[in-house]
Amino acid sequence: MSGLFVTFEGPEGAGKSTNLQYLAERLRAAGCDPLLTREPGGTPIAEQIRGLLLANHDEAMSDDAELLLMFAARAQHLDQVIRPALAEGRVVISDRFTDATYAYQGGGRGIDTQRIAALENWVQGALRPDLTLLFDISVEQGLARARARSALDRFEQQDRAFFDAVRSTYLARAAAAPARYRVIDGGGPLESVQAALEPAIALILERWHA
Ligand code: Z5A
Repeated sequence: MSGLFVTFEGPEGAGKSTNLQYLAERLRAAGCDPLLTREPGGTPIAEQIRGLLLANHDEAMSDDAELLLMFAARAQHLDQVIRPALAEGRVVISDRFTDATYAYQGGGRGIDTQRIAALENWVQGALRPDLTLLFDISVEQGLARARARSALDRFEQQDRAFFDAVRSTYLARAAAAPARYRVIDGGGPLESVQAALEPAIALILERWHA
């Protein structure tokens, strides 16, 4: 693979989507045309799976069904979008990827990490993000932003312990592999968040030119 795979991660309302658009504009201004995508989703089939995952249902979804649907969507996304774009040498930026599975299904739902790792290896082979921007924000602030924006989806209705576990899992993963992650404080004003992105923008452009 000759492209660059960048992922945006973080709890609800941390500013991933907002800053992904900003980063893309900055890359385009420098002559780089990134492919922007998201998970769960990114292809018509994977977006249908996303609909199932985020909707509120009368029937409870089992934790294993949720985990397997995440990886089913990911397998489709990798096959149809991510791998072909990387093979063309493109910068691919995904709003969430497998770190979210470790954080939400592992930390939040309590699924054993080894089971997630087995699915990761099966579906992705050796493919891992080259760079992950982790937008960190307190649970209260993130949920307040999510509530102010729209009706809460199935994940956003979980309890406080769930969101604490999501956040701490993300931070632990970043601490364990600092070469891949850049942790960005998503709780401040937008201008300061964008200023904190400058080193990552420079790094992406440097690797893209290489
Ligand atoms: N999920 C999972 O469980 N397992 C997996 O493997 C994967 C996903 C891949 C997908 O939701 C859900 O799927 C997600 C995890 C789960 N759980 N939930 N919910 P999503 O990724 O589509 O949605 P989200 O995480 O909830 O994203 P979000 O709430 O849209 O957050 P965001 O993208 O980080 O934030 P934003 O949209 O950029 O900003 C939120 C609001 O805050 C918006 O009104 C902004 O204008 C505002 N904002 C942003 N930055 C600022 C600053 N700095 N100051 C003030 N206001 C701001």
